[in-house]
Amino acid sequence: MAIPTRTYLNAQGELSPECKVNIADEVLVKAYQTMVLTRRLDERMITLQRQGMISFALSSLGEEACSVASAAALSFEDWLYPQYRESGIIFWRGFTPQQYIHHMFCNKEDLILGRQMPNHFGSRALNVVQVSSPIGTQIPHAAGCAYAMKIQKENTVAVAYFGEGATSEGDFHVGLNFAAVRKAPAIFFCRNNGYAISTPASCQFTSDGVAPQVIGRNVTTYRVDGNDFFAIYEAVSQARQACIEGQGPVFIEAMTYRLGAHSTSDDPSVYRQEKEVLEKQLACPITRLKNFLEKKGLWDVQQEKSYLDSINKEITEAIQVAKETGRPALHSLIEDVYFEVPASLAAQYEDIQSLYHE
Ligand SMILES: Cc1ncc(C[n+]2csc(CCOP(=O)(O)OP(=O)(O)O)c2C)c(N)n1
Ligand SMILES: [Mg+2]
Repeated sequence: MAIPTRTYLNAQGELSPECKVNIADEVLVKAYQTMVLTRRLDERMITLQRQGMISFALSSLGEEACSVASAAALSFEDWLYPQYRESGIIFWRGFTPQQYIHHMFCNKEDLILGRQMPNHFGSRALNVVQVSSPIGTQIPHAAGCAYAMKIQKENTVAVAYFGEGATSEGDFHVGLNFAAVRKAPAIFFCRNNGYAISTPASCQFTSDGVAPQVIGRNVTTYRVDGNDFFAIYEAVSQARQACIEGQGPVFIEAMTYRLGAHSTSDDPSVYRQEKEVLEKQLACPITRLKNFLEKKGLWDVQQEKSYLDSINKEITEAIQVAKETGRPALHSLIEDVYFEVPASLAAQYEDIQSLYHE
């Protein structure tokens, strides 16, 4: 079964008349800026990792439209359950570069006090649930959250973000099916970027992507060009509307490409050809949106320069602050899970005290 892909915005920034969504100019400009910020932060964090300043980093290079366009089409009351390559959603919701960089340093201003790896962002205030390392675990969580929203008659949706690799986990099928039979207002947003670390999608499934597997479950399914801001925005808006109207969950497969390495622990040159990457670079989602904005007179070279200057300065200053910020208190290691610290953890805390210097 071959599934068509919705695409509206071409490389020159021309929008097809088939696009049915109207997006305010301010939203488009803010979205463009958020995509540029996401890319710039990723680049700077990878450099910091190479300098030994932080332990780990990964980027959403080439996939920024998936996170930012989807977040822009949702309401701030909706709950988001990201994987790890969706930092654009939290920037869209107002997470500052300083908050993010503290998290990347895992220091005492990190909202989760360094208890997670870098790139495992989250914010209770912004309804963005903390990223979990085990792949796919956020999918049933989002399905359950959506069902709770339905029971409580809230006009909101829960969104699970994940890669195509995550669909090989049982959690994907469990979460999707639960939401389907309960008609829960959940959006399942799958970024099909072609790879799960070194495993190409062709080794995950024999179907034409993930979409045909979902159609078999009688779940509304859209496939979009994952580098096209407008196609993603339209699909997520329609999905949200269907969820709010009680039609049940919607699955969206965004076809994109992971241009960078999986993470700073990966070397993609051992499993894919440079030629393939160079071809995919041509579909850059940021350039496409920028070309559109320039044609409409909403953005120009001068605005680009001053925006880049301002975010570079903000990031540089935030890195300096994060460097000067101390580690989390040692005692935080055993806090916030149990109401009373169990004796076993208290004993470990005693052991570790002599080894740690704040
Ligand atoms: C349950 C589980 N198995 C394996 C891993 C190791 N792992 C981390 S990321 C990843 C690839 C996930 O690929 P995909 O879902 O396509 O997301 P992408 O990295 O392409 O954005 C794997 C296998 C893990 N974190 N959790
Ligand atoms: Mg992938």
